[in-house]
Amino acid sequence: MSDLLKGKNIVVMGVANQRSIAWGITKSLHNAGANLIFTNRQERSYKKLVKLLEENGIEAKLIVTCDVASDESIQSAFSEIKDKVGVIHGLVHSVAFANKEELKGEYADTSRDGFLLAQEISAYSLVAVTKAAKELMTEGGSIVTQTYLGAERVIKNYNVMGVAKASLEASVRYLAEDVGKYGIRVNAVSAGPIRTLSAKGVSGFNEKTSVITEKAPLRRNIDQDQVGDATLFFMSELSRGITGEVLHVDSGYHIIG
Ligand code: NDP
Ligand code: N5H
Repeated sequence: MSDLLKGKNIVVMGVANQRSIAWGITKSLHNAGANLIFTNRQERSYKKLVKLLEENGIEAKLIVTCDVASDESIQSAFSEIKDKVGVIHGLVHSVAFANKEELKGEYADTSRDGFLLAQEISAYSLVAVTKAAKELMTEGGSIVTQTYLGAERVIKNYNVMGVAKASLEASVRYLAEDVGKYGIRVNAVSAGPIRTLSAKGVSGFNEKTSVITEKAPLRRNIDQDQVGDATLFFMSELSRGITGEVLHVDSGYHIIG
């Protein structure tokens, strides 16, 4: 337990279950003394979250519904946060979606609707929530999103999601410029493969983790807690000079040719 985030109000979006990256982040932020506000889309995630919080002795300041596909839902979530919490200091965006059928085969087969859906949920959502959150970040703040190496390189099966993550990473840079003048920083963590609900059942996940143990400098896969601690760094004053950055938490895999 440290006091790095004592008294800071931080919104965490994207806990679906105990395997979620956002849950690893929750534990790190809680251990650093943050007050946490959560948003979920599905009722199922809400129930899992309530149970996890109880089991871990973590008290949420607030839990609100937010479907990032809807401007009304985003607006009502952040207006409830404003009414019940007031000022916020951080936002964790850990949300993505693409049609499963488009996460295999050829990228060239991506449908118009599938392309737009991946962009909307996985990239535009950061723009929309940054706009809503910045109104509540009157004391400055930090926004952190989650990305993957498939934004930078062609990685088999990642396809439409790779293009959405490229858009997300570019958004991190443009948003960082916009909100820097208000003392708000925007960064991304690029995590190595982690077995989560989203990763479940997608083609070729297992081979991605075995390549890491073979080729990454550290010869091991990463976990949610390591992403949690990197996100804690971005949330805290330790990273006060950093914005618009993409930090790889991937056992060094991205440096290998
Ligand atoms: P999870 O399945 O645990 O989390 C995905 C979350 O996205 C869920 O909580 C889901 O909420 C949420 N979500 C999907 N659509 C919407 C929507 N319309 N509105 C609001 N929330 C939505 O998987 P991960 O923890 O793996 O994923 C979190 C982030 O990490 C994603 O951005 C992913 O791309 C990224 N990432 C994951 C890696 C991995 O290997 N797992 C590697 C690198 C990056 P609900 O369940 O309520 O629908
Ligand atoms: C190269 C790979 C493996 C292949 C690609 C995987 C891409 C996964 C990302 C998206 C977010 C997965 C996704 O949208 C799954 C949905 O179609 C179906 N799942 C669901 O609806 C569940 C129930 C809910 C909770 O999921 C969501 N998202 O709402 C990449 C991997 C090595 C790394 C990886 C898994 C990256 C990543 O971005 O998640």
